[in-house]
Amino acid sequence: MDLDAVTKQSALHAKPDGLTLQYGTAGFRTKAEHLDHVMFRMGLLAVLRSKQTKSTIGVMVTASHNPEEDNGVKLVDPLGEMLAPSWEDHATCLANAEEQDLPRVLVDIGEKAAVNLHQDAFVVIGRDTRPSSEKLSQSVIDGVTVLGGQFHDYGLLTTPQLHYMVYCRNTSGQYGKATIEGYYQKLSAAFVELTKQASCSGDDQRTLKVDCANGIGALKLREMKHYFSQGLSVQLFNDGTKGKLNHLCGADFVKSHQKPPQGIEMKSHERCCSFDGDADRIVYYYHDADGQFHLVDGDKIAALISSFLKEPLLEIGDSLSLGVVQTAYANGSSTRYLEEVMKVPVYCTKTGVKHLHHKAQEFDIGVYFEANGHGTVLFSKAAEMKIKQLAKELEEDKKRKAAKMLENVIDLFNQATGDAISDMLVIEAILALKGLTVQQWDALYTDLPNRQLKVKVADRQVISTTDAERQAVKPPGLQEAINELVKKYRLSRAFVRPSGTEDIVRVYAEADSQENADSLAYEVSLAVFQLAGGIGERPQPDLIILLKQTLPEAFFRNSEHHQEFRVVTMEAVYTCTPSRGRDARATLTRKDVRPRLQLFITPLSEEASCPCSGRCLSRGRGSLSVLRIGW
Ligand code: NG1
Ligand code: ZN
Repeated sequence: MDLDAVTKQSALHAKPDGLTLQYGTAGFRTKAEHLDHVMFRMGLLAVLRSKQTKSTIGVMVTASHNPEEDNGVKLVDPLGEMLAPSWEDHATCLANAEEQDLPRVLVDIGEKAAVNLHQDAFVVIGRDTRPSSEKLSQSVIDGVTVLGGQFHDYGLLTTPQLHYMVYCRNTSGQYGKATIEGYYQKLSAAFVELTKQASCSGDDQRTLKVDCANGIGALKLREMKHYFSQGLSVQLFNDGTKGKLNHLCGADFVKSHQKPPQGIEMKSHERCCSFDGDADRIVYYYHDADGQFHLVDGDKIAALISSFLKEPLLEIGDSLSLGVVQTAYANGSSTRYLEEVMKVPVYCTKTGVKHLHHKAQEFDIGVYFEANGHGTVLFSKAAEMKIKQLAKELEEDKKRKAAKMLENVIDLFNQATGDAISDMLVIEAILALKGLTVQQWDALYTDLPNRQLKVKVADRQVISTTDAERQAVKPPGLQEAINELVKKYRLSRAFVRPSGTEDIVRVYAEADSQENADSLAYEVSLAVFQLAGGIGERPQPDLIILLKQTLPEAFFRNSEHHQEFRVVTMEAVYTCTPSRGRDARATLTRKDVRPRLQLFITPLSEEASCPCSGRCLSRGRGSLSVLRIGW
């Protein structure tokens, strides 16, 4: 290693004083302006890792679903998987080393990890569409070259595409061709082959609206859609031509707000989906006839896929093991459905795909999904060989067809990591083959009402957990407090854990009704605030206002743009969205709402800015009255 050259180059990518960062659930993530030195150093680390593994290593520049101003970086290991845990520690040490210590820390890592410095190194780099990403990926390249590593810069790629490239390169092309064209061809061919057997259903069935979060997914899906257009037509929204990345759109927004993204027109029963900012997550959703929004999340994706896979597996008669891996965030109903109805074994791991991926590798066929829509299906080498052999050898037509179908499913899944594009094609193929509508899929089971909250604490590491993060062992008394609170509600469950990507503690609660889930989540947040060193404002309970809607049908028919109402309190104005035929619910979280509250509820359409200048009101004026106000 030419340490003098490293020192010289590093001065051009100097670390800001006093900044410490941690390699978290998905690498480093923070404001883009703080990341230049981290990028350079991850270039250095990728070279060492490549030398040690004698393989190509990937570096992806993205902050996934975080705001556009953020960025991040993670390393991809030889088989397209996440970086090994011992190297995460090396990454944290290297990123936090003071300028003068950098050469020593590099040498240290080299020694500890027994890196043969004479070995060649090769690194591949990809980046998302953030304005900061291009410059930051150049800093990665600077790090790679100063240590004498070779590299290939793929430029703009989705995160799972970079994982795919790494996997292809390290298996001498056996997994596929390590080009963007190779990726498109492999997935599309499998999709087209798979859907050939689907009985032709109406046009409607084969059209899908995709919210691309204004991110890289839009670019790549636009390039790819021609490859599979005979099987599926996709309509892109939030394609990055106007809006900001992840702003009011994308899978994370839809999942956490449980509402549609902005910028997409949804007619009732239309199948829609959202990618996140780097296209490694996907969630589906639709509006029913009452205009009610329904989310079909990662748990339901796992349920659909596992029930689909069971049939051909049974048909080929080989006893390949199938297991589903979830995290503590999986909805309780999904776990019950999988275990009791589908009779598939379900396992729970810590949050973060690397944990799920690892566990899924223990099965012949491991289905893993996080509730937020990140996941894939892994087939063991033995299972893949068996299926391929059966597809050739089986005499009976039905059995051979089942094996062939599984063979195409293997090719359609990105085996390296969760991939929104690949998962979308798998889901679309299953729905087509089974002749299922999105509502029928959604009806597999009913989600338990749930709520996620965030609590700010001085040091989130004071919380440590066990049992796949479902129990807090520290600080003392916290788990006991949670247990007592959980006992107060029916069908309830709650847990807390420090986030690996944000400086907060996450609270999750589930119960028999939305009110109870909200209230349990609030009470647990308060316990965290009190027992784990909360800072800033104390958690506030939500003010829930149930509104009785007496609006005539005509109102909804005539005025799509009036489906929001203002709730005016003394201190603030909120909007709520009622839905046809149902009571509306406005959840107010502003701290300044006090018990002595005055409420005025007016349709937004009374505003001068109403797009139809209030004409619709004369046609369909209605009223709202408060049913219940409660904490
Ligand atoms: P943290 O911030 O550690 O909860 C979040 C997601 C993870 C995973 C990572 C990486 C939740 C509750 N957590 O991690 O599932 O996707 O981001 O992107 O959704
Ligand atoms: Zn992502």
